[in-house]
Amino acid sequence: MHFEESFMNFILHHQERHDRTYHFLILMDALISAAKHIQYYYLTGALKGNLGLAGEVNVQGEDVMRMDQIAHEITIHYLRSSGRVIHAVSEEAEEIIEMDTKGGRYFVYFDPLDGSSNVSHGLPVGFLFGIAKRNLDGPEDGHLRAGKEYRAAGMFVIPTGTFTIALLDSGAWRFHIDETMSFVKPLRVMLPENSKTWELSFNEANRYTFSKRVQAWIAEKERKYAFRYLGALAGDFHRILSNGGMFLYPAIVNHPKPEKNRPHGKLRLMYEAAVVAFMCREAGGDAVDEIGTPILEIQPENQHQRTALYVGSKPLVDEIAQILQT
Ligand code: AHM
Ligand code: MG
Repeated sequence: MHFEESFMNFILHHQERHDRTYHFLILMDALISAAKHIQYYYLTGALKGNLGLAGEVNVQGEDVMRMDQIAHEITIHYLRSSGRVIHAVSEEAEEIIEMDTKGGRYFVYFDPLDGSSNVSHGLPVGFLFGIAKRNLDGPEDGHLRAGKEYRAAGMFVIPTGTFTIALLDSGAWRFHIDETMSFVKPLRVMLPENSKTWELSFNEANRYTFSKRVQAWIAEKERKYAFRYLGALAGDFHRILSNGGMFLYPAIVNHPKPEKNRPHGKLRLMYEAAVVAFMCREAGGDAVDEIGTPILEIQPENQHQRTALYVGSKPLVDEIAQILQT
């Protein structure tokens, strides 16, 4: 018989090797439990009629809750019971969520179900999270942390069953869900240097709304790289981590209806862009915003602030950063 190493075994050894406390393990256990719960709910959701829109009724005659709200509540439950979280920030809650303000050690930023346009089709969505640590020695500190202060960041692709996590200075690692619902088989993820497999991932319907220089850059690349777009950041970024290339969600500045412009982009800094930027850095890549500032350097002023995002293989990110900075 053949057995694969589980994520829990991997992370226990990681903590032991680095002489770390058990607190992070308890937090990880909470996140894994939440992901499995969401995974199960999502997998069975289509049959039970739970992937519909709020306001609909499922096969049991109950009102359907929005799937992203369910995922939010599941995650809050597990994070709160871990007793290790001081404050959480969720895409699904306007305010910060206070948890264990005395004993909590970590800030957790998460989007429990990203890629909502895929939900009613049962297609892949993501559960993204970033973790920063409370300043244990100094005065009480705030939750608005730049990505460079994250200790770990990760994403589950649901219901595909893959989990990728990056640990500060220890690389990005991918796991697959097995028949016992354990995430197993650690695989170090590094962006490939050979550009043969590189891809560009962006919403092509928006192409002519990007700035002229971004449009020109895309036009220059289009014969060289395949375009791929699922519409859920975790799935799209998963491909980029394996194949290399770049995921981009640029600022929308040339929309024919100016009120539809999004000069700050669409994605959220703290629980979308910084999460993938952190993972990308640990996999040898990089990420910048619309003016070429590294995503991990941006100091958030608001937990829900948006940013444009260019994330992927370093040579491509360096190239676009140079264009954006001028
Ligand atoms: P959501 O948080 O409303 O689900 O939106 C975030 C998603 C990302 O996962 C994805 O990369 C992008 O928004 C897709 O947006 P669009 O439909 O404009 O291409
Ligand atoms: Mg989202």
